[in-house]
Amino acid sequence: MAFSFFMELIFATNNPHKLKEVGALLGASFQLCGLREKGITDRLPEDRDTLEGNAMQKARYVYDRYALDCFADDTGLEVDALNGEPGVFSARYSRMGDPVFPEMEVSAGNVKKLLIKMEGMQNRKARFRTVIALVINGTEHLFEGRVEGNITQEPAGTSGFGYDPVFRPDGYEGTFAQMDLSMKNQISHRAIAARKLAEFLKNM
Ligand code: ITT
Repeated sequence: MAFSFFMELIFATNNPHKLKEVGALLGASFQLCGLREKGITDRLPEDRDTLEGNAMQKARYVYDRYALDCFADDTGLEVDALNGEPGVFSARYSRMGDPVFPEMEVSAGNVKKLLIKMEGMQNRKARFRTVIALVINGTEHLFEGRVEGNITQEPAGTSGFGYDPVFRPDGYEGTFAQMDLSMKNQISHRAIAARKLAEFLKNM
């Protein structure tokens, strides 16, 4: 007799794009649930200085406060010519030090600041790195995914979110924002980390 595997899983995020991407990836074995669906409206803490630290801080916060097995993702865009910036500061890049774009929506401001900082730079190599932290039965696990690429001169495309309009993965003509969700989900940093998470859970 075949046994089917089914599990409810909490994704500790307030970002609906992330929820959609990972939900599409994990498939029918997992019922993925965001914080809002659980009635949790807290702003999650993320003040550590690494992606690993932030991802675990978010997952731990939900586990400790609400006694829910869960996972969280922290993602950074690492640009070689900027010594790895914005990296762990990717979410608040345009608000840091010199809040030059206070009137803009944060993601648009982040992209604008990045392009201005990179004006005239030839080396545009960058990578997206995602760390997923899982806390299950009180134990902690980390899964990483990364994708190499280049920062474009101009934004292109309207899909996705965040820095997607200026990131062109190696081997592709267009940016992540010029791909549909299923294409991004075949190759992205988050997809690689989420597949490792799914594999781990299925083998538990
Ligand atoms: P949660 O912490 O609630 O999960 P967040 O949007 O704050 O959501 P992060 O701290 O991981 O998530 O995001 C860091 C920044 O990187 C933020 O500006 C995102 O818009 C951006 N980002 C994350 N994943 C991305 C992706 O797949 N494509 C483009 N930009 C992304």
